[in-house]
Amino acid sequence: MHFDVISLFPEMVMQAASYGVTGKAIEKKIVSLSAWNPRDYTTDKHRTVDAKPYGGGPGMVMKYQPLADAVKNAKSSQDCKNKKVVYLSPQGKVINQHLLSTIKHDTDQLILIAGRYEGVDERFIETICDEEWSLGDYVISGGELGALIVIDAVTRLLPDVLGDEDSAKQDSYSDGLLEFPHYTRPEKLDQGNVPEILLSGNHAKIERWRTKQALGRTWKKRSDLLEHKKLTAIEHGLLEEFKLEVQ
Ligand code: 9D3
Repeated sequence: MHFDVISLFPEMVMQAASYGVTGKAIEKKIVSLSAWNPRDYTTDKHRTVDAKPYGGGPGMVMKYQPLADAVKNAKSSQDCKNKKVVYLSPQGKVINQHLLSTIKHDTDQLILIAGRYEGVDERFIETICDEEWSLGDYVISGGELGALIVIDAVTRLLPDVLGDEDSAKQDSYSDGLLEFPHYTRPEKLDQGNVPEILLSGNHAKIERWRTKQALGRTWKKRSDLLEHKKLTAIEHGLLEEFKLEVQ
């Protein structure tokens, strides 16, 4: 998978992606990442990337041509069949795990447009972008963090990025439930003790307890996640048990 980010702050993107899981995936050449600065594709003396909006009003708008030329160069840098250009914007479709997981199947070059100022010239969106994605209904200052979120979330889904253990975990818990609670040493704190069952060594009982906790916390904290989820008879029973224990 190759990612390109079109951004006025290319160093911010390259820096942030160099850490942790994404950094390792780049080192291991499972993914590659390039950042392209529209300012490098300007032709005027002042290297102008933005201008005042026609019709007046506050703020500035990113000009079509530097963005279009940055995308053109990003596209021609890779010999890929399935390219997708995504504009990160407050007007986009709100991203979720399912949408991001489709990318891993249908795209081999993902070009992410990170805007700044009030946005980009509408003709760029209409003629060059395939999709428009939002992070949710709140306002941030530009698309770079959105691009980084997409890169991180998609990279985690690719083969050989996570260790065996984390991959297995991802498989069993990408089932739309919150995670069960985790504990580590020490066994006893003034703030509370580790639940007895986790110390029992009885793996079947531990598994059952964890599933019950996962269902219970999802019900308590994110009941919306259960609305469209079909529970098995066993899961339903575990959730009823949890509710009776009124935690
Ligand atoms: C006052 C009108 N604002 C639109 C809601 C202007 C405006 C605010 C912030 C225009 C652009 C931006 C920059 N935002 C992003 O680039 C952005 C974003 C966001 O603000 N919210 C959720 N997802 C995203 S993805 C990119």
